[in-house]
Amino acid sequence: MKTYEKLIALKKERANYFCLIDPDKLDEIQAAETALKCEENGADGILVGGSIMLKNNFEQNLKIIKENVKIPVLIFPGIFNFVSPFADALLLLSVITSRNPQMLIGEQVRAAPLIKHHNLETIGTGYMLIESGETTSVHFMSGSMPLPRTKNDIAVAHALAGQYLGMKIIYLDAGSGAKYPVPDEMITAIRQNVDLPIILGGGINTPEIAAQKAKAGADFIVTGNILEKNNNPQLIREFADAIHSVKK
Ligand code: 1GP
Repeated sequence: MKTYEKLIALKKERANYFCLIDPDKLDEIQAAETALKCEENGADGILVGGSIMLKNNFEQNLKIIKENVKIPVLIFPGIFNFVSPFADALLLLSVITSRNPQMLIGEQVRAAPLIKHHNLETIGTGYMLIESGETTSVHFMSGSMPLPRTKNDIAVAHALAGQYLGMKIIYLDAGSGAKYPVPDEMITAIRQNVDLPIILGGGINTPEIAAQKAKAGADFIVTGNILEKNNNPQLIREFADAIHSVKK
């Protein structure tokens, strides 16, 4: 079964939990241990990626993560030198809220021959960057103005455009460490208008907020930053339980 089909099956039952691991911040042993801890405490998938690569350890970390867990391991590329065969699939992002052609199609063209070479499953992802109260890494690095957080109609139009362009998932992101996560009203407005699965991330700091975003209509909730600050299995379990309590 393709990884995308597994995700679709997961989202039919309940909301799901993804842990984001930034390979730049961990060595191989820590990456493997963190991924295992996430799996053992209820995570439904691991995203691997970051907005910059300072250390040359992406591939080694991805490989060891993949060897240690059974849940899907997805590449979440901040930049497209994040292509590797050691993943179940790659979220092939196009930053559909951007007007920077490099983020809309340029990076993807660079990555495509390598994706083909590795015969890597891709999941076309309409990535929407939402204003979050301050400049985030992805805002700066992508040279893309975030979508204003009160403009639900514009957000819906972007998500619909992603759907009509054939994207398979919408990723709503306030950016890592965001001061304010994506507003509930915006998630619900997109949920009511678009059939695609919704991944939601950026500034999700408590299990309560995670559950709230799932209730608003997100199918997959991502946490990254909070687990880097507080790498506690109990907290992972609390996130997983809160998110899984939101049934479809
Ligand atoms: C960032 O959505 C992810 O792209 C996760 O954000 O690190 O704030 O959890 P956090």
